[in-house]
Amino acid sequence: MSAMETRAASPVADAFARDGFVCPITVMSTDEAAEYRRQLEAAEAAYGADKSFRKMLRRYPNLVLPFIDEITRRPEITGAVAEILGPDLLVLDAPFFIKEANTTSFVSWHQDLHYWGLETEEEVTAWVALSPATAESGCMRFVAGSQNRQVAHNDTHAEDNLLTRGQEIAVKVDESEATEAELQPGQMSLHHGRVFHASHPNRTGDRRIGLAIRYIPTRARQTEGGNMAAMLVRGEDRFGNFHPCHPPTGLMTEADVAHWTEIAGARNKVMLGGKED
Ligand SMILES: O=C(O)CCC(=O)C(=O)O
Repeated sequence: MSAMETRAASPVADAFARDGFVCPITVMSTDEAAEYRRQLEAAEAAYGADKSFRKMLRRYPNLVLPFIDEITRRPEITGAVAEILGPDLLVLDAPFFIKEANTTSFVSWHQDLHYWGLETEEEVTAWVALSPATAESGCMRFVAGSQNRQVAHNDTHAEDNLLTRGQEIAVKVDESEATEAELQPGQMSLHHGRVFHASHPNRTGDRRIGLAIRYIPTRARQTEGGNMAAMLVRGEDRFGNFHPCHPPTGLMTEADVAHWTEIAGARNKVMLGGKED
């Protein structure tokens, strides 16, 4: 029995163990969420013309943008995750999933852990909304209880799919079983790395902005792709199974961008089989 199963002694952990997701959980005020969104959009205005900056939003933005590192350490978020994974937490990645207003971008049904090369299933994603995530704007949809199965996936490389390989579950998902995980800015959902999830396009006039923070306990181990890097954000690391990442020293500093290049390159090898995204 895994630690994730034995720790189910809180409402959050109980719901997570039963359904594979929990939502909505309020983790900051709407004003704080609006301030993080302002900082994101200021960074996009300053650096967005650069293709590598756009990649940084999709992989480890917490290494180069201090306000993202700050979000990943917020006690309202890490405290809820700790109820499931225990007190010592690493962030493995923290990609943004942004759907622009009235666009066709979508996310196909998938299980996260399929491609990550982790030995463990002890992984929790905290998906933090910085704008409204509603059925109309393409919020995440989950199939409760599906985390107990592991199914095959196909790489579709579909153009509008926000996933790196357009990966899609190879079995038919019954759409009527899906729960819409609607969130207001400042709320989050937590989801298990094996729960079936997907999202429709954004049919509203505002951007749908979510930060998907991937938490693992420090005892987790990588079995594929060598020793990955991860950021300690809560407690202590008594295992040293992942190379420690350094918190950013400023906004997009030269040293932090070099650190990002090294770490993101190693992770791309695992996620994309060495190909660039
Ligand atoms: O943002 C979305 O719609 C999908 C996010 C997702 O697949 C994930 O966080 O694992």
